[in-house]
Amino acid sequence: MVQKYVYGTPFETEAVTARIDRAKGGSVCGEVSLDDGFCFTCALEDDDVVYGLGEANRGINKRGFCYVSDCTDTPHHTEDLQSFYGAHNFIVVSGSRTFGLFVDYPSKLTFDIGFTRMDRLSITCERADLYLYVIDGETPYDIVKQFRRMIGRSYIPPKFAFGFGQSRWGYRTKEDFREVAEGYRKNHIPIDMIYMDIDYMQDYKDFTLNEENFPDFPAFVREIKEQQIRLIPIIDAGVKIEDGYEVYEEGVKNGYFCKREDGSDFVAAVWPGYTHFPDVLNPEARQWFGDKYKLLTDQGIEGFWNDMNEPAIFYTPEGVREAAEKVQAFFRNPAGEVSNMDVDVLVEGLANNEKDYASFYHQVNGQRVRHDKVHNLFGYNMTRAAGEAFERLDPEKRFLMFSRSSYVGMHRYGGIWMGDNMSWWSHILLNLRMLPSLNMCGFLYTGADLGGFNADASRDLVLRWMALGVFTPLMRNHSSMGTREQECFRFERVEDFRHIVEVRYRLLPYLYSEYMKAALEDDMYAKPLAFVYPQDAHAVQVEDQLILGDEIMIAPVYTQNAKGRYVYLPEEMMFVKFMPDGSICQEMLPAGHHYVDIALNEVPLFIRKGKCIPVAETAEYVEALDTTDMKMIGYPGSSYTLYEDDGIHKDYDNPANRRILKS
Ligand code: MIG
Repeated sequence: MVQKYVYGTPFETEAVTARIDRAKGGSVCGEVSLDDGFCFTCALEDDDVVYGLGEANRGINKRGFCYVSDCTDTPHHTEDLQSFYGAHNFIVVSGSRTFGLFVDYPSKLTFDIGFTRMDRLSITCERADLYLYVIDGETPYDIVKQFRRMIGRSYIPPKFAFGFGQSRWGYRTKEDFREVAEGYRKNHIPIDMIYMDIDYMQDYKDFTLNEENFPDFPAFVREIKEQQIRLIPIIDAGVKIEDGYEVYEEGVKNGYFCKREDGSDFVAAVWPGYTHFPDVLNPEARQWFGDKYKLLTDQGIEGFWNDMNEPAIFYTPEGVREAAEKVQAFFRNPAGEVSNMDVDVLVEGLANNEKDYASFYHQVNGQRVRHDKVHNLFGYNMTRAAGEAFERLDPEKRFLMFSRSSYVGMHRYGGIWMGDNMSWWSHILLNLRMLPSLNMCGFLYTGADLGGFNADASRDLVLRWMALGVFTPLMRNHSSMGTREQECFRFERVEDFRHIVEVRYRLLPYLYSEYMKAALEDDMYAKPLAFVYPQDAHAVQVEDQLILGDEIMIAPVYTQNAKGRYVYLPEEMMFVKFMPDGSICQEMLPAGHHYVDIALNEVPLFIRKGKCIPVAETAEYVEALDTTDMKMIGYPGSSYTLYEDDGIHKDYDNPANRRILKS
């Protein structure tokens, strides 16, 4: 049961696709005050648990912190960080009263979840122009499913996107890409994708190729594809200002860029130097920008990742001018001494500055809308631009697409990756905890930069992180330039890496099947234990294990030098280990707490009581997987319904896609 409340004049974000009538009364489950912007408050009992918020910091249980929905390019994911790249304003309060809240508001919004006062939840924002949806249900899981039905079917990538991908900021020439392809193929480590970061472009111009390095790009795409590897280029939000650059000139001519108050095109510096932002909130401009992806699909490209779409700003001419004036004033002051702090404040203030976000405009259905009022919708609509264009290009074909910034609604057009994490052990755990929260908000195709983006990765960290990555729909190793190279083949004893990636491919028919069922049934792929074992008082406290699909539980190792870990089993389960020699160990474990040994080169999982899963022979790429005669592991006498399709088209509802396998 969903109640919709309207405050002021909300902006239509199109996050919700279901038709929901305005509530004729009923209660909002708390108090709403409109005295100073919008403020929702309600009491939290000691044992209440709060779920949701998608891409956010801290635990699966969000209690005890203050989170701010404000899409930000943020490279330091420390414990005190309040805003990430996405804005996912859905929470579920579970306890004495159980209800869900979705605040459809596209600007900065604060969720104080028992932080300022431990017994209080408050949601506040500056302007009372929003939709508040209140969802009643028996359990948090039930409320999540209702929410997911409201917001429409999650994005479904092509099957190759479930293979392993290698990425690194700094691959520049054909030779760089060939070296990676060869590093994997020669070492027989399975791989399906190599990502192209910004250096493939000519001067960071979207939809262009570096002329010197890629004179005949289609031939190069073919060359790599002959090795069964797809190239996945990045697209950045800002369009370089440069005479003669087609995208720039068309955008200017047609008024498709975001404008300043005086009507001139807004200028922001990002990688290409000065750029304009495509006005993706304007349907006409969105269509135009989306159609540009065809420049690359025509050359054989089948997938993309959208970056810098918060949108990130390094600085603006106005910002630099203001900073320069401050510096001059500073030096004019005879008493002034240059302190580090002052300099930091000046420089810090240039990037992603609120003033800049309040100084440009979108054109939405004849209305001019100031950017800061709809800030959280930019990445969403950039990705929507691509998604809608793919639909026009070939309505039957699936394209790979994921984005850095997002808002609820974007989950229909693409996935997300979790941004610039660090090669830190704590970020393995953060990766795990974001998965179910993101699933609650519709984002199923997701994963983190395995091995960590910034900082140098150790061999054991990459192995442990990849062993979690085996289970994330997006399994990509990515790192920043300037850090230690962390492709699997760079480390000693490559066979350990090969084994872990091989396990991903052996499990892929199962993982894909569970992903597809979750997407098609508005369900979750990765769930907190408490969603599956609501009667189990301990399950709700488990923050480092997840249920994946219907059959398995995962419990990765995320501490350095550990040779195993403690794990909690809400019921009897089959403990399964994929051993480096290719064999599979199975051991029945009773419900309760256990310590299990897990070596660096082993992949563990647990099969729930009475269930079984299929395991294929490994393959070096997705298309080579043989699913005709898979081994069933788990409980004898059980059965599993496998979903399988061609992975290319959209014939999802064909009954032939489902077949029953018996163990
Ligand atoms: O300012 O394209 O999160 O994955 O490698 C950095 C370079 C821009 C940020 C992305 C990261 C990517 C990097 N980008």
